[in-house]
Amino acid sequence: MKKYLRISEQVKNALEKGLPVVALESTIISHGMPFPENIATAIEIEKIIRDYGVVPATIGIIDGQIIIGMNNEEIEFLGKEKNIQKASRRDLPVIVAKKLHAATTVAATMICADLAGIRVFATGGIGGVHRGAEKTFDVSADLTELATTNVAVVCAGVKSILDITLTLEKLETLGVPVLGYMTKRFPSFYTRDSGLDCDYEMESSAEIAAAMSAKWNMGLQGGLIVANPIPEEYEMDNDYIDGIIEDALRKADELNIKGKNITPYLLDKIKEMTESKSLDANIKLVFNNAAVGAQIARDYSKLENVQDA
Ligand code: PSU
Ligand code: MN
Repeated sequence: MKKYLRISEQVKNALEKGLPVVALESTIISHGMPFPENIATAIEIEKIIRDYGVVPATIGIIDGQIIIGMNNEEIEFLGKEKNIQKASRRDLPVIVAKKLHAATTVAATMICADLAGIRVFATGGIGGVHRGAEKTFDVSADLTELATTNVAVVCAGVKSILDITLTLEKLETLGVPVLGYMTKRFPSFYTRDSGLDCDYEMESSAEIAAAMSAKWNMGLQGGLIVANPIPEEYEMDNDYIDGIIEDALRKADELNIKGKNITPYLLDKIKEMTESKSLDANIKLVFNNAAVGAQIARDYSKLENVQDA
């Protein structure tokens, strides 16, 4: 599989020296946010990570080549072009074979990060168990990826477009620790509290790095979720956003939107109905996750290097 990867010089150099790297996904660029905010956000996220002395590695696929550490031109391409596929685990082989362009989901980004040896990944929200999954069977491949691939994913929880209770149950079954970053409450993306608990409250990035180390040194396969709530000043009103999400779900149902198109459709609809307030919140929480991801990557690389010595 390594032959399908192109790792940027900067990322390669950092990995060889054991310096901290944070992986970033591209579905958020191509399908999660509108142009041009998508590109500006993706570039700013990288800057935030660099400000911590950490190397960002945005991951995506151009002409069937998996790129670990896209440059700004490549990020712009994925943010502007119309014919960008959304690649999860099942899509990777075909996209590579057909030499297509694709943005990677959380699942696909985890796979690529793992292949490159990157252990920390920051994003906005992960996929999960959709509402009505007992009928549609719509459960994101992100969850099964978290069960098997050794990457810690920093996110702001999951949106209530999903069934949050079932998502957490599924993660428990799959053996994925859900760690609240300085909170016990599991966040729901636009708001800080879903009404449900994380498995554990973690007091610092160093404590999270220690849990990553312990998990993988014990040979326990799979990822960890670091749930980092949106900063208080950017949080949306719970009843307001819940009402909008209900309306958007009804619209999607009327239009019979399904499968991989449902999340992008809902994000766009929610943005329209909130007059972009949801997008502002989305951008702010991703910045916050980038900062926490960078600190975890720093602590994790310190820990690993000490253990090696
Ligand atoms: N949640 C968001 N924004 C996103 C996604 C989720 O707030 O862009 C994307 C992520 O890439 C995630 C994917 O991995 O949607 C999940 O898609 P699906 O449910 O089709 O697996
Ligand atoms: Mn799905």
